[in-house]
Amino acid sequence: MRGKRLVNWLAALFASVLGCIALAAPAKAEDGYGLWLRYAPPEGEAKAELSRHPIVLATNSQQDNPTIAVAMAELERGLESLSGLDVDRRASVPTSSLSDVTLISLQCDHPQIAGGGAFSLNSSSSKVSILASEPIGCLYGAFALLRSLSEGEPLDSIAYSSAPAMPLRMLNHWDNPDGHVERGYAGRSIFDWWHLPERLDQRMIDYARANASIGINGVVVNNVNARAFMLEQRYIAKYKRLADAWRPFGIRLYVSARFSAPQDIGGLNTSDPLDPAVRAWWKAKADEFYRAVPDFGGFLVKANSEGQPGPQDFGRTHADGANMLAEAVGNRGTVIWRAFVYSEEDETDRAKQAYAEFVPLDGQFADNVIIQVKNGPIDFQPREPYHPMFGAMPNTNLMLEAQITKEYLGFASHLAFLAPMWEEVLDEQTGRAGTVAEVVSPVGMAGVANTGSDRNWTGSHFDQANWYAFGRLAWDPDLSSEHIAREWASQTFTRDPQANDAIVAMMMRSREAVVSYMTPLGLAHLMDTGHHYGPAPWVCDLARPEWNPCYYHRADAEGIGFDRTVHGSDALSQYPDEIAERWDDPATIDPRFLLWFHHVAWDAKLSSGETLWEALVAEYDRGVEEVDAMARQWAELSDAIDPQRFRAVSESLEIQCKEARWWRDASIAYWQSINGLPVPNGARQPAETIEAYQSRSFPEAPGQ
Ligand code: BDP
Repeated sequence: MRGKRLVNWLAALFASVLGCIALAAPAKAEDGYGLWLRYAPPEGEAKAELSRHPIVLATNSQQDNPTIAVAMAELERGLESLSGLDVDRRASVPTSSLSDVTLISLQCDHPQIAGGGAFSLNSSSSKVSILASEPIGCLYGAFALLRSLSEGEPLDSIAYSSAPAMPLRMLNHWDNPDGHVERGYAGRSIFDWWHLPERLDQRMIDYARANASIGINGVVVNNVNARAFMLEQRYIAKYKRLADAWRPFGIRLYVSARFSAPQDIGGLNTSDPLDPAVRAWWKAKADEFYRAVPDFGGFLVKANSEGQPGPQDFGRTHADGANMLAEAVGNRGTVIWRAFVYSEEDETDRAKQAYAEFVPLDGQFADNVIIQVKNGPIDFQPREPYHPMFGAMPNTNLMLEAQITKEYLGFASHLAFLAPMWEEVLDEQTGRAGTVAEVVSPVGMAGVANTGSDRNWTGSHFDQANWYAFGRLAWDPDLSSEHIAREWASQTFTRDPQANDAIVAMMMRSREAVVSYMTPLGLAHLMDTGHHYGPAPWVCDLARPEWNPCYYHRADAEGIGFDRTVHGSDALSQYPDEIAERWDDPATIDPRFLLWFHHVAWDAKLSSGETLWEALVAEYDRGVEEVDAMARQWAELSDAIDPQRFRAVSESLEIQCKEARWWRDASIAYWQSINGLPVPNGARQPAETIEAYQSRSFPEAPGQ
C-alpha cells in the first residue's frame, strides 16, 4: 500500500507540473460507447487541481451493500480517469485529518437528508462528502459529483443538494423479442432475449450505469404492441436476471402486457376484466412475477388502440381493465395504462378521442394506476399543443409520455435536440391545475427509448443528448434545455468554452429547424406512410382516414389547416377557457399553432404583414438555412473534436442538409399543385417536380 501511495505522490507531482505547462494533446478517436460517462481528464488548471494530491475514497457505510458498491466503483473509475491517478480506496473514513490528500467520502445513512434518491454534496479544502439517507442517494450523488468534475468545476466549489422532482422516471422500450425495435433507428435491440437468462451482456450493466447517472429508475423492457408469450415463465426467468443486475443501480423492471393474454396463453375463452377466471389468471400471473422479481415494477398496457386488444372488446371501460390489473398487482407495483387511443370507427377528430374516452373516467382508477399521456393530442409530432388531458383529470395519476427515439423528427439521421420540445410542454399552463410539469411531478415521466445495438447506442452521437436530457428533465423539470445541453456537451465532447458554446448553439436551434422544414406553422403528420421517413403530404387514400396526411393538413384551393374551432371539430373546447379563447382567434394564436387549430386562406394577411403562403415558404426556408448554419458551425470544430466523432456528425449533417431541402421542396411543390401559386418573390423554386417527389419510394427505411 505504501508503495502504491508513493507512486501516487510522484504521479501527482508529475501531473501538476504537466498541468502548468498545459500541453494540448491531440484529440484521440472515440466511438461514442462511453456516452457522457467518458470522464475525460480535464486540461490545464482544472487537471492540475484534481491530480495535485493523491485521492482517497472512503465510506463508513456498508461496503457490501450492492448500491454502495457500485457507487464506490463508479467513483473510483471516474476519479482515476479524470485525475490520471490511482485512487486509494479505504474501508472507513480516516478519523484523523489527512493533509495533502483529496478525500472523497460517502455517508449513505444520513438522517437529515430526504429519501427517494436525494443527496447533498459538500466540499471544503479538498474534502468532498456525498451525503444521503439511503444507498441510492449516494449513487446519484456520486454521479452528480463526477458530472461536476467532468464539466471542469473546481473541487472546492462543489456544494450542491438535489432531490428528484418526480418519483417515476422511466424508459419505455419498444423492443420486440426477435431483436427488432419498433421505431428504433440505432440497430437491433440491446436486449438479447434469446440468450437470457444465462447470458448477460456487459451492455446491460453499462446501460444501467448510464440510466442511473441521469436518475432513471424504471425500465419497461418490451414494446407496447406486446407479444403475450413475453408473460410466460421462460421470460420471467429472463426478467429476473435483468432485474437482479439492475437492482444495485436503482432500476425497477416493468413489462408491457397484452390485454388478451388470458386467451392467448392462458387457455381461457375470454379476457373480460370482470370475469372471475380472468381476474384469477392475472392474479396468479402477477404472483409468478413477484416470486421471481420481488421488486417488479408492474405492467404497462396499450389497450384498444391501433388494433391492440382491450377491455372495450368486452364492453368494459379503460377503468375496468386497468383496475383489474391493479388488483392483481396489489400494493407491490403499478399499472401504467396508456391514453394513446383512437379508433378508425370513430369519426371525431383524432385529436379529441383520448380526452373523450378518459376524462369521464376521472376518479375511477385505482390508486396504483397511472394514466400515461403523450405530450400532445396526436402523436409525437415535431410540434403539438399540449395534450388537453393534462389539467383535466384532477383525480387521476397522470404521467407524461415523451418520445426520445425520433420517429417524426428525422430518425437518427437528423440532429434534433428534444429538450426544448419537452421543456415547452412541461412549462405549458393547463389552467387551474398549473403547468404540465406541476400536473405530472407527483407521478412521473416516461420516454420511448432510442437505444440500440449500434456502438454509439443511439444511432448518432447527438441522439445521446436526448436520452440524457430526458433523464435530467424527469429529475428536475425546471432545468433549462440550454443548461442540459451545456452539461451534456462538456461531458460528451469537450470543455473548451468556445467549442462548447458552438455545440450548445447548434443543439438549441436544431429542433426548431426541424419543425420549420417539416411541419411549419402548426402543420402535422405530413410524413410518408408506414416507415414515416421523408415527406408525403399528398397521401390521401389510405383505408383509415386518420392515417392520411390529407386528413391533417386539409389543404384545398382556398387554404390550408385543420379547423378545430367551434366551426370545425371543436377540439379547442377541450382546453380551459382562457387558453381556448387565445387560440380561437387566428390573430391572437401563437403562430406556431396556427394551422393546428385553423384553416387559413393562402392569401390571408398574418400579423407579420406577410400572406400565409409567404410566411409558410419563409418558414421552410428558415429551416433549411438553420441546418446549413448548424453544418457550418460544426465544420469549424474539427480541431476541438476527436476525428471519428467529428466525421460521423459531419456526415449526418450532410444528410440533414440534403433532406431538409427534400422536405421543403416536396412540400412546397405539393402545396403549389393545390393552390396554383408561384413561389413568393425571391424564394427558390423546388428542385424537382411534384411527380418526381411522389414517385420516390424506399420501403426498406429502418424502424418500421
Ligand atoms: C406511433 C408509432 C407506433 C406506436 C404508437 C404507440 O408509429 O409504432 O405503436 O405510436 O405509441 O407513433 O403506441
